[in-house]
Amino acid sequence: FADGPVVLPSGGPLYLQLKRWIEDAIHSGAINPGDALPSERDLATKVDVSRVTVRKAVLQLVKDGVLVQRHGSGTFVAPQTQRVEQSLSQLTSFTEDMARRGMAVRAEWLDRGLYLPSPEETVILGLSSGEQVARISRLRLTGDTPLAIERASLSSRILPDPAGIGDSLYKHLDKSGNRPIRAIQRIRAANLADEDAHLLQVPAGSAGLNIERTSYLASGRVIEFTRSIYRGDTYDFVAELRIGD
Ligand code: 16G
Repeated sequence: FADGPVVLPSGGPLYLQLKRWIEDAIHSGAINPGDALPSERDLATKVDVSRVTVRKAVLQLVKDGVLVQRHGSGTFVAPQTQRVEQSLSQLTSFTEDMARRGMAVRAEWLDRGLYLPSPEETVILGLSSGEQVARISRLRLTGDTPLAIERASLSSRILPDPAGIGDSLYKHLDKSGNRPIRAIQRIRAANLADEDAHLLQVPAGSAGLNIERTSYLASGRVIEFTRSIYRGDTYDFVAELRIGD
């Protein structure tokens, strides 16, 4: 923080004024991601407010994900997550995308099993009557950073053992000659619901991208229907556009 007297933005309770002042300092680059915040006492003296006010403002910013507290070492401006640029014109798998960037991936299983299909799954996957659906839901991470939640549905005939897919669904499908060759993808803006925000380690209500992918085999049959939720602060989807004929 620069030396000299501090002028808080006016209006509202004092702790919110202080909160806004800290946010402005981050946006203007006066303090950067990863920088330590002055101690509670120093900040209270500098801004001329009580330590209770500082604590309230800081707690709010921690809740918003703007600041992080590390036990024993203080409060820091939250590190900025590196954005991932993802092509929209190629049909690739999460594992392949990340491998190409040299990023280590892992998955945390949220669900995997065979279920009675929903009417939507029956229609989209073209299931015959009595056919079960294989559902695999994963939190996809690079290191400790969650990037997306993916909930995939496939016919149980294609995937009779959902627990056996290993690290990559597409690699597994490749083995049985069922790798999709085409997909339709729909992307929608969304504010993350509490549970999803919690899994993705961002504040509830943060921006997210809902992505639906329906993938097809060469025969035209739908092989996969996946609903994903990607973190809005992490992903840029990029497509090359060409002039039409
Ligand atoms: C991608 C696909 C997802 C597919 C997964 C397979 C999007 C939005 N989704 O994440 O539909 O199931 O790749 O990845 O791109 P895997 O082979 O690493 O399991």
